[in-house]
Amino acid sequence: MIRTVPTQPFDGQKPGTSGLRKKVPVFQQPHYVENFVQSIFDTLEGFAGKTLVVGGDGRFYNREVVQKILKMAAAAGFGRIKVGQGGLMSTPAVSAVIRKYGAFGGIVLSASHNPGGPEGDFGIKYNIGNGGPAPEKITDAIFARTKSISEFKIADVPDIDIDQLGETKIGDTVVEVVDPVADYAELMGKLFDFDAIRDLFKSGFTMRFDAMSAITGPYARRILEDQLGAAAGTVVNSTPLPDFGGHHPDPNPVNAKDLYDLMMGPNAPDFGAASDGDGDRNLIIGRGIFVTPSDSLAILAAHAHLAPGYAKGISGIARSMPTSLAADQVAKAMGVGIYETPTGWKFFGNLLDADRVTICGEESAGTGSNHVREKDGLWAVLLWLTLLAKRRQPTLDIVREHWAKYGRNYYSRHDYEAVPTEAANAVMEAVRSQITSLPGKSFGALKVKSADDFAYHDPVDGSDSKNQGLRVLFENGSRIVYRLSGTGTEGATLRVYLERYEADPAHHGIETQAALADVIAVARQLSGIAEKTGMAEPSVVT
Ligand code: VG1
Ligand code: CO
Repeated sequence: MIRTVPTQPFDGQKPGTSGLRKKVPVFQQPHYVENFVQSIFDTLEGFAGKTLVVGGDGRFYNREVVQKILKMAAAAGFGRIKVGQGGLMSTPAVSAVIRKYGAFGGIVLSASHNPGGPEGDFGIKYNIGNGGPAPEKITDAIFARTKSISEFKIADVPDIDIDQLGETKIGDTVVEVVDPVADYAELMGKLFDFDAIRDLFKSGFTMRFDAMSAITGPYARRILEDQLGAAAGTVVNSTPLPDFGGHHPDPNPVNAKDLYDLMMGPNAPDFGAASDGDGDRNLIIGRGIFVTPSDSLAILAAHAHLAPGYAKGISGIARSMPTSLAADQVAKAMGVGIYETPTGWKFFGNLLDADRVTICGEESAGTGSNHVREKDGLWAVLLWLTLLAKRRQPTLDIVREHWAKYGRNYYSRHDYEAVPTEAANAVMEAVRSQITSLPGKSFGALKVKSADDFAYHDPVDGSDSKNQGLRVLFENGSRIVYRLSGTGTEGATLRVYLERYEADPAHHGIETQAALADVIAVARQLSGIAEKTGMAEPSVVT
């Protein structure tokens, strides 16, 4: 019943910041998926008879790939496969299910914040037994295997019914179709005081959650509306669609414009939130205020103890290098450790496993904790609701008070998308070539303190990751970071991260781009980005 199929390697099956991401037509080539999945299995050892968790964000091609994985995992010798009903499961839920059942690992089908549909993007990511993304050691080995693969194994059986809950078998392997929400919702109920949040909604507190036609719809409906008593209709765009209804499921004020406009307008509810394609990111907008993800991380870390799951306090905070230093202020005040890692959640896993940190976050709207090993969109929303339930103040006041206490880190990211690879490399090279000569130089009032090409030494396993972004740090605490995205599928995406620290509350009311004007001007001048890319302005400013 197991068929061995000869195959030939494909170029470029290299996992990026978060798994292998390509256009759907690339994934649709015969054997493309099979080669990558077999390369994952060939790289792993000791999974015979063990459990694999499988789920995706419901984007176009999700169902077809789920069928291939079920048949290949059975052929590879897994004992049990837990697959979300309809092939659906959010990224944080996959992580939760892996951990709860002690699974060997999991496969997440998603290109996360990238658009979906027949011409959109698809992705495959492998997660290890701690529930987190495979570390570089494993993703490098998978990539190496894709270059030499010559056959794959697949069970020759008809498609499995993934819409009915329950168990079926492929040979000796049990395929269990599970409710994708249940285990996750149970975990949230343990971490948070649902009664307190229910009281908040009972008091007339209003909210909108925009699921962007992606995976969090069913999760948000069940938890916010059914369990916590938020009004029906609180969750909008709540049905996962293969093309996300044409939405770009990247939850920032630009892509979630409807939500943003509502929250800034006269009829704004008390609180607004959104998540991304696979449910691991969060956008937080209070009435009249967009909370930057970096500020959100700092505010959540400062308030985590209000939730029962963190009542004992936090052991430390980790943030990705481009994320603002707002969390550092909180860590310092709390007397806990702060860690700066490269971009991507896989770098947080070791720190969480070793309990060096409890809370982690990224400037790209990812926040999470030691409850799973992925960032977690709804978790962040529930922690915000916890602090709103306890403090009973508008979000705007909470954020302003936070700035008054810790200072404000003005922050913005400028993305230059679909740039020709050579032009993007030229920009990076232009900055890199100045790195050693920049310290001591002044640009107006900004004097460079130090500059480097960020490298990370993992304090837990001792591994090193180099070339993780170019940093220019100024004496007044301002920063510029240049980085190439590792999740795009078209040309290159250049990210320029800009930050300025302002301690004085009298200066906390400036519009962000205006507050950063000096830093932005230096970032453009240093890199020659406009000339090299032919783009006078970035594609997206968040
Ligand atoms: C982006 C974000 C990064 C995030 C990654 C995966 O990566 O910047 O912070 O971890 O996406 O998120 P890059 O390499 O494009 O900058 V998700 O929610 O798209 O899996
Ligand atoms: Co995501």
